[in-house]
Amino acid sequence: MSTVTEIKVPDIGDFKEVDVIEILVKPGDTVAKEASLITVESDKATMEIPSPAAGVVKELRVKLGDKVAEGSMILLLEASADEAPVPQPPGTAEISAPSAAAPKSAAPSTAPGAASEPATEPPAVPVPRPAPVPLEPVAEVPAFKPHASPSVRKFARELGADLAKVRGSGPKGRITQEDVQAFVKGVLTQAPATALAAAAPAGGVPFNLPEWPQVDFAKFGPVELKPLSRIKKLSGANLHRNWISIPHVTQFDEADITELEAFRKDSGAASEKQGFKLTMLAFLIKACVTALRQYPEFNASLDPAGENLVLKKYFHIGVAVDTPDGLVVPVIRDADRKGVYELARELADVSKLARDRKLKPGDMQGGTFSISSLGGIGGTAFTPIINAPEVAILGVSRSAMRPVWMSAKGEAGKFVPRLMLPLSLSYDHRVIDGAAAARFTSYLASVLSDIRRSLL
Ligand code: CAO
Repeated sequence: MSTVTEIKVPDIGDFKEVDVIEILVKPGDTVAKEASLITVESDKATMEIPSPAAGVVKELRVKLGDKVAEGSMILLLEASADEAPVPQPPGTAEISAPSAAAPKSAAPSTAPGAASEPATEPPAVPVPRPAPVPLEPVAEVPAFKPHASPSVRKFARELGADLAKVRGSGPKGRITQEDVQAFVKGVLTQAPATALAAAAPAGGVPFNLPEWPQVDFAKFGPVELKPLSRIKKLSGANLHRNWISIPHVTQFDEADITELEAFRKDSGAASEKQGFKLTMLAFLIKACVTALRQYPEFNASLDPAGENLVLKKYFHIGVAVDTPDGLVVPVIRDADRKGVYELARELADVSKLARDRKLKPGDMQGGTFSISSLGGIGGTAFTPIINAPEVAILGVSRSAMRPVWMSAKGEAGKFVPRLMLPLSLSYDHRVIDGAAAARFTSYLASVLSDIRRSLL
């Protein structure tokens, strides 16, 4: 006689209902005792349900995605003839089928209650209840731990695959057996260098990053979902690319703009009459052009092969504009050929177009250098991200009156209140050396402290 047993989900601790995320056997499979049958997952853990006995899978009673609880039927198992009858976890039903081969007394019971059963009864299925498990924390996993079930981990171990390098395609980024197979296949079919490049971002250096933490924020308090604007999605992708593919360094400096600010205020009335402000940014554009002429490698781009610097003989300055939908960078063309009034007017126009969402794609192309001014808002310094394929960007923070130790002019040897403008120049270190960047910002500061230099 062979014994067909209903294998049910055993006690799974505190979890009321769990998802079936993997089915590890199919009808006809011969399974050993303790072999994993299915993997289930709660919001906190994954666990594999082992077979309480050896046998052959007759029929599956679960499918992927099912929700199961203690006592839910998993499958029908026909116990092997030489197998001790299967243990009966509470709630496990046994189905017996006649079999000439199965001696009635074949399996002595070891279950606590089995001794009281009459000897003529079909064999009980009497072994200690299988412990469901390896528990694998999921939601609270440290960020470094790849998310995969124990059987997938075992599979990866057998193949020598490092799960940290495998991209999970399952729900919540879980790594499936197919993901491991695809990863191994990829490594085997590619030349080592190509395999490395496939895993690498622009620039060719592979990142071996831990999985992004999967957190159910609503567990900790109320939340609201706000979709990113189209601009944020586009600019976010570009910023990310630039951030990871350009080796950024930021050089900080400050410019004494005491005289320039006085000059700006004196000259502002004329522009106000025409309906626009003569802003500090217009002077900054002018001063940057002067510095870019002096240091042409800042007004350049690397060619695609990364072998030549393309020095540009024109000066199109991108200006970061904050809009309700996100950041845009319209370009002021031929800034070298424009005076500060014209630059100020154009700045006012493009800022308005940007905020009214009326910029055209062409208005944001062809820039050779960018300026990001947060001076109207606040802050003392920041590290702007280079607007590729440019090689440098100037960040400008809020000017403030500071006591400055004078070493020249008539006030040498005294602290004097001066209006100081913080500058933060991020540059592509593949193209620009630190010394060049320090020279550039010093020169720019000197131009701003005496704007007459921009005439020279
Ligand atoms: N220090 C002190 N005050 C400054 C200043 C500075 N560096 N720069 C501007 N201000 C003052 C202006 O004089 C103006 O004062 P009043 O209202 O008294 O005249 C006020 O701040 C507001 O200036 P503004 O922002 O309207 O004008 P702007 O020419 O300085 O800047 C623009 C124009 C379009 C660049 C700006 O509006 C903007 O969008 N800035 C944000 C850019 C941004 O988001 N960059 C971040 C990119 S990286 O994520």
